[in-house]
Amino acid sequence: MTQDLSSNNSDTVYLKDYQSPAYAIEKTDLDVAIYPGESFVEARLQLVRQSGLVSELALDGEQLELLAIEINSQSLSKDQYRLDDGKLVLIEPPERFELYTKVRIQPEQNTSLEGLYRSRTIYCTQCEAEGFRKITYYLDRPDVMSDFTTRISAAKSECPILLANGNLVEQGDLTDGRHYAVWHDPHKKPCYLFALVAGDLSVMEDHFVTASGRNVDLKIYVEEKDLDKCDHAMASLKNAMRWDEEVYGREYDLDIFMIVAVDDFNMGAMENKGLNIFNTSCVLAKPETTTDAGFQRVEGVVAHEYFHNWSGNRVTCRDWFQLSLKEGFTVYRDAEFSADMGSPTVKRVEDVAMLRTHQFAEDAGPMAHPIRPASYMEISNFYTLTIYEKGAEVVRMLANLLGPELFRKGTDLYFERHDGQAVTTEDFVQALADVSGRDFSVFQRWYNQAGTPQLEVRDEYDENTREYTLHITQSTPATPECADKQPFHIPIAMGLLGDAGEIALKLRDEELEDLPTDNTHRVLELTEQAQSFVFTDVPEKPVPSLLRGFSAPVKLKFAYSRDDLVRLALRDSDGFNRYEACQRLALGVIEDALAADSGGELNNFTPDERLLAVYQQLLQEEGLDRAMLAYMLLLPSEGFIAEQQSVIDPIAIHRARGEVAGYIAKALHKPLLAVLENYDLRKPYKPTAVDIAARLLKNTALEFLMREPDQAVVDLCVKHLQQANNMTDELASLTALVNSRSPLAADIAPQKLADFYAKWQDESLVVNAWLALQARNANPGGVERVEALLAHPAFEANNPNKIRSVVGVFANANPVNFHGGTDADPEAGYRFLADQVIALDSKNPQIAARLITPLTRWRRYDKQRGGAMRGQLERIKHTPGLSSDSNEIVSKSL
Ligand code: B3K
Ligand code: ZN
Repeated sequence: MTQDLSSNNSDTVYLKDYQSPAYAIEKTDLDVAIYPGESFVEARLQLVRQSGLVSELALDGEQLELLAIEINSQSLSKDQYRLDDGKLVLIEPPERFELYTKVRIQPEQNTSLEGLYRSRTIYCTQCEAEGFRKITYYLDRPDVMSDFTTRISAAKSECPILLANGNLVEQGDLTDGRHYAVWHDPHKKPCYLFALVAGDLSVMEDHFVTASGRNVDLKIYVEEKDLDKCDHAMASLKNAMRWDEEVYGREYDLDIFMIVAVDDFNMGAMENKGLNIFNTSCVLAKPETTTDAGFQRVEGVVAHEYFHNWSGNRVTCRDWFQLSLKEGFTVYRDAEFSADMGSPTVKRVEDVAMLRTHQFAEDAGPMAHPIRPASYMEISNFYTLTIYEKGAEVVRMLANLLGPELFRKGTDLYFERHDGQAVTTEDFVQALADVSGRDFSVFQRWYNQAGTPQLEVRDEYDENTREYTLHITQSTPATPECADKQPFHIPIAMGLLGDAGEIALKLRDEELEDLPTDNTHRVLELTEQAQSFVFTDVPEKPVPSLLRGFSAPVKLKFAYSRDDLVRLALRDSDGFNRYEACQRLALGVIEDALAADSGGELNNFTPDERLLAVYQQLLQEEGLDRAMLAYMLLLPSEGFIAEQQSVIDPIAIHRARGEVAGYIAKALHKPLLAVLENYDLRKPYKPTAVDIAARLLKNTALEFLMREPDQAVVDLCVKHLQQANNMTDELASLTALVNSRSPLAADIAPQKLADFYAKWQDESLVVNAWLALQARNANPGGVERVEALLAHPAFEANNPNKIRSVVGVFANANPVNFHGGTDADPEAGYRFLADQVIALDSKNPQIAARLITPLTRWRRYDKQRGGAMRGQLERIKHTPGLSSDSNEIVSKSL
């Protein structure tokens, strides 16, 4: 039973309505002339009809001023075309023709950051998904692939650098101090991969020799002041190029690969063919200004965009419903790359924590959609955690079901079969089915059904027969597109832990000779609503280690006792499940605190000491990865805890988690302090997995200790702040100081914040972190603090990074303040967010629409809170001229 809530809305686009394009555009010749305040775009398109007679052909175009139009060099009369609401309609176009148009656009006025716009001094483009239509009239859809030539001209003094996709074929001077460059891209591509850049940029150059011996010039273009922050991006790029050759057999296919960094960018980066454009936050890195997380983000995003050259560019999407074809696959690829560059288990833990906190929330909310949606109103709203992260989980499951060799065969076949084509997610799965002979018909449901499946597992042990049975059922809650879900194909990686360790596994139907070499690990495949798996010769009742490595994006219910969890936390051979056991144990203890909370007082609450005992043992365990130790000690985030509750009380969650953390800090004072004291503050910074882990552990210990610090701890924190030789330690110390509830810290925090700003005010990305850490501050007075930040000279009202750092962080990562917990006016946080959305909506609808997310979750809260959140959604909805972006989010969540 399938329903679409918005099926009456004519603005909705449906997958079922897909039709292949009536015309192909064989060649696209662009001439972009940039002048102060206005630019002129002349386009010559070679169009060829693909099917029978076409009486009208509609080209997309938005915010364009049409100055001239010709077909085959003849100007068109008024009865040969018309301009219709965002379209240029050609009446009875010939079978094969050249369309010439000249339009005027205003990049300087373009605050949507889509199409051609100006970021500080740099002209740049962002065309995915539908931004090319803001540059010229075109068939702006990914299944129209064309051969692009781009001529750019501009004043030489303002824009000495002129870049576009492909290879530079010509350049020269013009009159009046202007110059030009012509670029040709030999690979056909959809227009969403078009890019051009013009501005005063400095370049860091290097080169890469491909596996087949070709030389590729690598160039990273940045503002001159940032040239010292490109080394890490360049190293990451080269690592990614090599990795894609080795792991996927994919070589780069042009002689030049360029990255340009701009400050004003709606997301992280964009994979335009041969000319990636990046948010500065995802390219620039140096130890003094960039945290470990920042270094890792640069590595991950540089790789992600590079990997798109094959998964996205060479093989692209037929339509935007297929977005996860390129995004899910590419996120999977970049995650595996990062895992190989650092620690696989740590990377997995980080990704799963994010998925379970944020994607699961999306999947349970009003915007829930399958990774291949059936409809949308505004495609920009579908660049979601579901498409990206759940999409990657689905590819991961396929990869694990096939195993590395078959999966590689399958991706080879996919790339070979579809090179130069625009395809669907079915084509991807089909290639994997073809090489393996596997039946993925049930698996396909992951693409078409939204929602997070829940597994309920029950076990049974029979001492007489020595049989151990797992009874597994699955169910998936209703989501807007579908109420009755069919069962998913769910791989459950598992093992059994006995008293003395892992137990050798044999399923009842398995022949001895079929047993895998690693006999303590199995992948059970659940394809029906309920199934049972019987293990034989099991010597004792074991503790099952289920969903190892988080083998499927599901919620798992099993009645683990706390003693079971202790066993798993200390002894499971699967690193992820050791972490998972700690999280379950900690969550249980925090939920005990929640249950003991009556009106803000925790009566007679003493945390289960087994949690402490586990932490103590972990702190002493030889050889345990320091990052894993840090994550195992870290209590589940407030957002994650909230996800587990039927009705969310963010204030009580904050209190309960804080209580447990304070208790741990006290009880483990000595070993935590030892972690801090053993840390070498002078060690030169390196972003290696081992060093990152050491910093993570030290800063986790610091955060605990600063909950209720004595003067000695505060002094130590200040020492770390002052002597840090890298931004990770500097920022962590400042954060611990600012977040501490102790008066000892509160007395000095304002001065330290001011000092930090004075020191870093010229480093925009550091200023973002400074804004974010204050927006995240959970101490009372959050709304006033963020209001003050908006008025601070460091804030830039049109810059997405600044908006995210203040408004986004406050609404998403400071639940206790956002939900009014410490404020006299309990609705102030919601009103603040709605005000910001309304102010931004007409300028940058994509960013405005994204900010709304926390309010859309209103159904998860009690009547009063939920009602107040809903009230603000109504207010946004009634804003005159509300964008279609914001309108989609608001109307679907009310
Ligand atoms: N493909 C781009 C995202 C474009 C978002 C458009 N609103 C970046 C990426 O996923 O690599
Ligand atoms: Zn991507």
